[in-house]
Amino acid sequence: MLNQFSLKGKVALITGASYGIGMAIAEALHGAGATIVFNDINAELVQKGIAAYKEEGIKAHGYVCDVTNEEQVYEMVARIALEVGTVDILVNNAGIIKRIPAIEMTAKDFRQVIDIDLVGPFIVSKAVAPGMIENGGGKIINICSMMSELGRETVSAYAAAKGGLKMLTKNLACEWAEHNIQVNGIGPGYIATPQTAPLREPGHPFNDFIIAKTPAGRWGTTDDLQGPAVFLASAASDFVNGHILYVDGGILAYIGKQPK
Ligand code: NAP
Ligand code: GCO
Repeated sequence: MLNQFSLKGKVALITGASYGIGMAIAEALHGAGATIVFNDINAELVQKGIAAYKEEGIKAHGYVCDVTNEEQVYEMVARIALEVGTVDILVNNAGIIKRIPAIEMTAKDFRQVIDIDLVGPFIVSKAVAPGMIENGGGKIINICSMMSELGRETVSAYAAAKGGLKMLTKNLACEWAEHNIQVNGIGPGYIATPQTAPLREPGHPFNDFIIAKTPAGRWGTTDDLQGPAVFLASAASDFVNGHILYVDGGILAYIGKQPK
């Protein structure tokens, strides 16, 4: 049974994985046997990432690539095929958030979030798909969000992007299933990473709010995402397609605590 979760001989590309959720998922896929490839938007971060992976005993292959730049993405995928091997597993992790009230948010800010969080995964998925098809199949995991299902103040662009990413996941799953490519998503709850650091500052009201909204009563850690990622990257999920696996400590199942 455990062999179903083996990624031995597979090449995994995790975007935006110099740190944070992406790095944690990369470590998990390495632990299951995959060769790790990652990109980040600047050379300094890529070098820092390579060093960080090395400290974990992982020989990761790092590339400088902006996921919104089609030319850079196709060049990166071609280089990976030559230098490492055809991408078998893609984790579309790279993403940003802008917390600005909608009425104050410029169209430029809105477009930037959509570009990175939604168009980027489309571009990278399109770039790796031909290699997966030629290889007889592959796995694509899109990192969605609570905001793929819920809204809240100040994150209109992010919610629109992550809601779109949920539907892009379902659509590509339908288009590419005949090629034995399974496209699924992971929807993390509120996870302690640099992206949410502003919300976790001591005394920040959001910190207590999230604890109250999460039945598990805690912020998630990047470790909480590792098992689900290995599952969706492995043969154990070969008949799972178009599914968003929420790893949220129960947030989406919860109506909320009765006021005392
Ligand atoms: P993070 O700490 O901000 O890391 C995001 C990574 O993406 C960084 O390495 C960043 O590089 C990279 N990136 C940004 N724009 C890029 C671009 N255009 N091309 C390539 N790389 C780019 O975020 P995180 O908390 O680890 O989140 C990772 C993913 O999980 C994101 O998609 C996020 O939306 C999602 N998520 C996070 C949470 C959470 O609670 N943390 C929950 C649900 C979903 P730079 O440092 O150079 O910008
Ligand atoms: C926010 C947070 C969230 C998390 C995550 C939740 O400001 O609400 O940043 O959006 O990043 O996406 O799943």
